[in-house]
Amino acid sequence: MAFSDLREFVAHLERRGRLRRIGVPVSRDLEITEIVDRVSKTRGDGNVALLFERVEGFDMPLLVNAFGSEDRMASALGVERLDQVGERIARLLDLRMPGSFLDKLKKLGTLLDVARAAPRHVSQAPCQELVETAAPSVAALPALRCWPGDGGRYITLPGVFTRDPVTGARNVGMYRLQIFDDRTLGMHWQLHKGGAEHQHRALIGAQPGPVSNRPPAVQAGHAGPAPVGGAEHQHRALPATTMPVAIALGGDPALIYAASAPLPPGIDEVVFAGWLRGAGVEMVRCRTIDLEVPAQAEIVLEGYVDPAERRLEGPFGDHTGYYSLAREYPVFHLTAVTRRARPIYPTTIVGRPPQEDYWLGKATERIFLPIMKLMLPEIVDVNMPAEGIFHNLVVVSIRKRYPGQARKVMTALWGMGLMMLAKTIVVVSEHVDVHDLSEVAWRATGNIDPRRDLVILEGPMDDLDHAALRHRYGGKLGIDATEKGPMDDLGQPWPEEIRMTDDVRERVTQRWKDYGL
Ligand SMILES: Cc1cc2nc3c(=O)[nH]c(=O)nc-3n(C[C@H](O)[C@H](O)[C@H](O)COP(=O)(O)O)c2cc1C
Ligand SMILES: [Mn+2]
Repeated sequence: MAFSDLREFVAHLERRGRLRRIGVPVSRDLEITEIVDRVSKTRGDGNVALLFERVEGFDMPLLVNAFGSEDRMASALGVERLDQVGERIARLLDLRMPGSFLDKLKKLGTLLDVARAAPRHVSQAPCQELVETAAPSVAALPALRCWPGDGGRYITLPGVFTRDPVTGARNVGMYRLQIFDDRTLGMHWQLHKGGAEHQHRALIGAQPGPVSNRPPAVQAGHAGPAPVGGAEHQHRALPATTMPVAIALGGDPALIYAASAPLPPGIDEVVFAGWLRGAGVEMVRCRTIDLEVPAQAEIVLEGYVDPAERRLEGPFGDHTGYYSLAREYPVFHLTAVTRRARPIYPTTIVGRPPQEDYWLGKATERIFLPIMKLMLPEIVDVNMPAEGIFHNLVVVSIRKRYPGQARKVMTALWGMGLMMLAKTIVVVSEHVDVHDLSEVAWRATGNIDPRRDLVILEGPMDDLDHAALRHRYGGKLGIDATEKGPMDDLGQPWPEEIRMTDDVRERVTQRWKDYGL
């Protein structure tokens, strides 16, 4: 089942007993964090989405932890299990394979899926029920102060919409925003991400010199067709080099997820979300900038980033479990707030894992597994455990056939999109359950000789890695924990793993009651 907006998802979770409403007044400063931290770390039925109906000082309800479990994450994407989305991707990738007429007919359905995924353009939108352009302000949003050492209040679950100033291609990323004042926010898009790439292109396009013969579209603030609407909706004259940026809060849950997905550059998150939900996302033109936003969003912040401007952002209690340091990041200037008359404010808390973002990452792991397998057919399974906060630890199992294959897989992964940021990659043999961390620890220590099986090299590191040699650059560790054999030039025979014979296991199972155990 696909949801058309956030409130349909809220209603769905509530019907299934997966959401609680909190009716007592609660402070947005730290108190909500402590509640959510406890709930999101609860195993089983106690881990529910929370709708805070009375955030002190606000009349906007606040939704948090909506994606914070496997079943809620799956239902956000309209499936029972996250692997079902991966299976759909695998079918799509399989299209070019030969097959019978009947096979192809079935595959046609998959192709049609793609046609249905295209965004639809609308002119009337719930996210523009109210339009504030005269004195836009984020003061009405119950943005949280998450942790005691935070540098301020943050918007934590946004979809940040930008356009490539050269090609016009759209990107949507989930990048937190620090509220500096009512119309100035810190834009924490990290250097490796799509928004930062667009900013870079806007910056070089704006500079004189060899690149100055770029098409006029580099003047992002003025690019594209004129906006719809009356005089009050006209573009404000943005500085010529600025890039328009729109921030959507809410919208259908598949689109919220898509903002967090590391899609290859050039793949539009809005089309991807449409494919996930089986129906194109409705998009509407912004009122003060030349961008489109999801019509079903709860709240939209329109504005711009001057690609040359920087300001100290942070510290922020981050998903590493540590505060990320205050550093220079771009600045978002607000030109309009558009919203529903009675919006829900969606947010999330990050901190020491596991928390809600673990499940957004788990969806990515499951959805992208078939793509990894397409590039590296020896891959059997992948696990990015909560303890590894995505980029610190990747466990991958492979079918090993030739010497050096584990190293080949590690280096290939380090060259694949945002996998470049992975700090530790552990490679195990195909029969190892990568999701069983106890088994992984057993194999990864028992099956290695550190002199032979560790790979250490240097490369790009996640912005948030606090232990790297220096910011954004550091060492990486590969552990080849596959079973070794003659092909590995082992200096001694590899022993056999202990296993009981099948007949004895069967007999004991049959007789289990007789033992009185
Ligand atoms: C809750 C949450 C918060 C995130 N915050 C940030 C952030 O502040 N900055 C950032 O660069 N990436 C952040 N990410 C990761 C990006 O959303 C992710 O890398 C995504 O691929 C970015 O989109 P892009 O690949 O189009 O750049 C966050 C992810 C989640 C789930
Ligand atoms: Mn992207």
